[in-house]
Amino acid sequence: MYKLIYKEIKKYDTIVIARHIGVDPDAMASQIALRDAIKLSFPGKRVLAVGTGSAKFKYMGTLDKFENISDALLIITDTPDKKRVDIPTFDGFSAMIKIDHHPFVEKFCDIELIDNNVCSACEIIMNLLKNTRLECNSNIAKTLFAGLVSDSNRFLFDSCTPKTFEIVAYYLEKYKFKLSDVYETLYLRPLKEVRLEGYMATNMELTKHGVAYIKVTDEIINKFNVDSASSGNLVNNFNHIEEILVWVTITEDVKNEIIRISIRSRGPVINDIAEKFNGGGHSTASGAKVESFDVAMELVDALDKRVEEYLKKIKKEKVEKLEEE
Ligand SMILES: [Mn+2]
Repeated sequence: MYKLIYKEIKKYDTIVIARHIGVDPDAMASQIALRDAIKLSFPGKRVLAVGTGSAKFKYMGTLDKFENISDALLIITDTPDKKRVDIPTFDGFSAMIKIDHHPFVEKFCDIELIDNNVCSACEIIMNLLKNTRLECNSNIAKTLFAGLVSDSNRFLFDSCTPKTFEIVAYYLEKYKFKLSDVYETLYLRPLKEVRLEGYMATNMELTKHGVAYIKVTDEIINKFNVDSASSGNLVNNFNHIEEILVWVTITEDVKNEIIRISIRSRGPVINDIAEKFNGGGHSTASGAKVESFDVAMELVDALDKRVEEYLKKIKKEKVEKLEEE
């Protein structure tokens, strides 16, 4: 599969690399690193990394403007479904390749390299570069590592396998980037965001079975002088809280006239519920988009039911185990 992708890359003079809407570090890092690796390997090619950017991830590099595409190759990273690709049009592309680590949603590309047993899209790109003649350098390696660290929440998830550590060790050894350089940029944050996190922790509400949710209204966003993506980006910071199994940030995005939801779980599967609310994602990390806070609360209710079932199942399994002993 790696060789097949390399052959396609070699074939096209114009290559566009896109990823999902609501950019995150793994999505951005995978597209920028792949663009830079292709440019390094084939200086004559026109390679564009496109999509809506975020000032927060500027340290990874700059994105390109989408324009005048014909007979081009489109590579989409970190995105399982067509509707979540951050691109104005699919016209002008002669071939499409998907490189992703999300659970399968739909086939919409000619070549699809999907591995949902890896922690990040960047991990797949690392393997792609290592197993083909695509070139890499210290800067590209650093970007890929940043995406991997971010998506695995610093190697916290079970999706980090011995293979993850092997490929990271290989890149560290070969490209000798400094870890503190990565963390300094990845985890540096403004005080206003820390204050917002404090607000969220203080005002979080709990359902009967342990779903925590926090509504962040436009008024709050303005009060803390942050953007509407900030609260969702903080969702991982509420992991490992004893009383909470599933937690949700519900944020008003006035500009796009939508309520943006981020969901995380310490056990119960949540992505099928997110899918019912115009979203999706991983089994324990998903997002959704709804039209009102009322609909958001329907989602919270569905999650509460899911946690109730989950707790019942765990209890039953415990009893069965005791009876066996
Ligand atoms: Mn990802």
